[in-house]
Amino acid sequence: MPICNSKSLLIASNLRNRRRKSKSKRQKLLRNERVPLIEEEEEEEDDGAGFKLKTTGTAREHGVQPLGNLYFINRGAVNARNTGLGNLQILTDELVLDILGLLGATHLGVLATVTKSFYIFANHEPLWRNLVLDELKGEFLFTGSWKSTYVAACHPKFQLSGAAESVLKTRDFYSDYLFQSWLCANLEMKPEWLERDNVTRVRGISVEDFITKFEEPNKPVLLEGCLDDWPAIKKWSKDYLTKVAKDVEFAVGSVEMKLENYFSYSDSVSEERPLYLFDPKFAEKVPILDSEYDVPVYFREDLFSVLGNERPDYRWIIIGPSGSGSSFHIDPNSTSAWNAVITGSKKWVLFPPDVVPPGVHPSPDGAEVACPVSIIEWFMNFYGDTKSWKKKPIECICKAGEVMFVPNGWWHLVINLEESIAITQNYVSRRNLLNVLDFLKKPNAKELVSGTSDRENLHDKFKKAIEGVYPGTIQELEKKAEEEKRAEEQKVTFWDSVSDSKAGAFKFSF
Ligand SMILES: O=C(O)CCC(=O)C(=O)O
Repeated sequence: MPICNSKSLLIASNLRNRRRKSKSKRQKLLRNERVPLIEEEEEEEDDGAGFKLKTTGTAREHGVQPLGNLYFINRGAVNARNTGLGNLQILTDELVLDILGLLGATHLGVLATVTKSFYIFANHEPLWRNLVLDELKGEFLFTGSWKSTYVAACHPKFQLSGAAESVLKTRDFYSDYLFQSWLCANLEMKPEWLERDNVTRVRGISVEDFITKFEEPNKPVLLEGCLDDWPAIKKWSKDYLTKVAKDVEFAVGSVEMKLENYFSYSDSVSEERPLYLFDPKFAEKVPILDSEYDVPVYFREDLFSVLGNERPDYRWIIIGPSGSGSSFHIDPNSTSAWNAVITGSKKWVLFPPDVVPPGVHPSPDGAEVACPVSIIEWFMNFYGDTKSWKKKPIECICKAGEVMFVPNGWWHLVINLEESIAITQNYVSRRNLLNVLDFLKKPNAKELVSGTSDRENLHDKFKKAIEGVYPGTIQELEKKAEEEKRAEEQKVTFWDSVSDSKAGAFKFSF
């Protein structure tokens, strides 16, 4: 998950690796000239390259321009990035930022006064976001930028806010990395990224049909009309949640935040990877929320429940502003999932288990995945690749009141198109029990299994509990799987018998 959320099976490799990967793609992009060249002082919303900027976006960060402008528009200009870095200019932008990331706020502030170049690097918002999250955890009130938030909380006498904050603009600083970081934070989703809608939608389908048409063949489906009875659909809003969960803290990335503080952040933020609220204990923390939703009939078989309190995390409330979401991942422990949108809407892109999405690089053991820095960057740099692919991804927009079924093993990416509140649950039914047991038994289960502290023993505990509560079930399923395998092999034998494989042609005998 983005920033892979804790639910993710595939843990994102560290930020630096992800940046590295995305950087090479960013450079490739520039060679292809798909990153827009920006005329100085141009303040239009649509830059002519089909990119539309959010109306609520932040002003172009200190006037940073893409390198292409230096080569094609302001030819002959001197790049203040380099002159201002002195001997450090040979370092990549990521490396400069990584080094600055080792500094505390005071040194960062001092460094910003050294040259224009250091001013821009030392004001890079993600550096200040890390300082806030490291030092203040979730105890902050967002004041419009991460730097002003830090200063307001830690040095209130400084009065760094509004017009006084970071208003210096340079005319001659060129950096693809910093430009793209700003662009990704301020870009609207392009209409062509939202157009494809090829998911199967069903309404009022029976449980038996759901199982035979979607769960058994492991195919995604969008279920309409099955949340109509949820009180949550009528009641849940920012105000309502803030009221019923007044002093409760929810998991937001690596920190815990009260909803009031989270919403004051999410209402005003415009950044590349907005913080996403993703809490697995919401129902225990606020029992009234538990009583206001119900598992849709299709997903009532929940075999992990045999583990009682020892079951891995399985349900989450998800809240985030427009632009937040989950980057490509496969769900934990080989489970399937459903995701119900209560308010807002989500764009989904799903690839079947045998197709790794473009721009995504899982490690050979599947324990880690390197992916672009942000979801919007994936759309900018990789979405177009799928146009020519034979196996197109399944895509759709899931709106309030609708539920997405995510079969096990499918890669998926989700971006909120507006501020959204959702519930998701992961589950094991008979259809994927063997598959989950196989997954839990893998030799690197310690790295792969998630949502529980006792990863290595989960397989044995789960198997034993299933044998206790549903005796004979595992053997029955194994027998059925064996029969299906044999039937599959026989199909091949039949075709072998009627085709002449050497000649590559069919052979019929009458
Ligand atoms: O951001 C979302 O709503 C999607 C969450 C997701 O992909 C997941 O729970 O596996």
